[in-house]
Amino acid sequence: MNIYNYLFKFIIVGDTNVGKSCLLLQFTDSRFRNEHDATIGVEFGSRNLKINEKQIKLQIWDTAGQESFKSITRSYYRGSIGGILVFDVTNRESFDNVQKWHTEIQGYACDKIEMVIVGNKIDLEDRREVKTEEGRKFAQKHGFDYFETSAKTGENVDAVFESMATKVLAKIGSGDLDPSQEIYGIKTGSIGIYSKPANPPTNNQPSKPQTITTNQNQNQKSDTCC
Ligand SMILES: Nc1nc2c(ncn2[C@@H]2O[C@H](COP(=O)(O)OP(=O)(O)OP(=O)(O)O)[C@@H](O)[C@H]2O)c(=O)[nH]1
Ligand SMILES: [Mg+2]
Repeated sequence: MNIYNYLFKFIIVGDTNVGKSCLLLQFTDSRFRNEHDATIGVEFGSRNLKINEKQIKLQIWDTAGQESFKSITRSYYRGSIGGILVFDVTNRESFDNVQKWHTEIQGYACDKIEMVIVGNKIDLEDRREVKTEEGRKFAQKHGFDYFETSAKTGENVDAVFESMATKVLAKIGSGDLDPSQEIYGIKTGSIGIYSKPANPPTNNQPSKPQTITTNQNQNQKSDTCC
């Protein structure tokens, strides 16, 4: 059912093991998983939010950080309006590689994509290798917001998704983004177009992430190509 004002498609990228799937799980399901169950290709989760009186459905694609899945994950960049670039604050190499992920997105995504940099695993402060200031400087240099999160405790996780959704919504409001252009990773729902539904969805209701098979990847690719 498309009972929302807008649907936004976001994508999460970053090195393997930085906590991308855990961030999604915490956001959609308020849960944490201790094991590194490496993502195969792309997984998917969604959650409804209410922002500035608008019902927003976030459809989030969680990509595999492993190099071998690059060709699959790239096909998801194009239809996304939000890119979440994640590194692990206890792993300097994953921070050094954020530049590489940024270049990837720039090369394959639509030019309207909003991006945010996320330093994850801040609950492991004693093992920190990347200072907050370094992350902030990198983000500032590119004009992005910077967040530090813990997918384990849930600290700041909602703020990442909410802030990006707020920015996208503001761009629609100012006319910078045309919501009728599905190629940008935005869809207009039935609210505001047709009559108001009798039973609107409960706010912030999570739905569990699911794994997407290769066939579904192909469908997604043709759906969202720009
Ligand atoms: N302490 C702590 N551990 C975390 C946090 N986030 C993730 N982890 C752990 O880090 C490991 C990797 O997490 P995943 O979410 O599977 O990593 P990923 O980035 O999705 O990895 P790929 O799917 O291989 O790209 C797991 O053992 C998690 O339990 C965090 O905020 N704090
Ligand atoms: Mg994963």
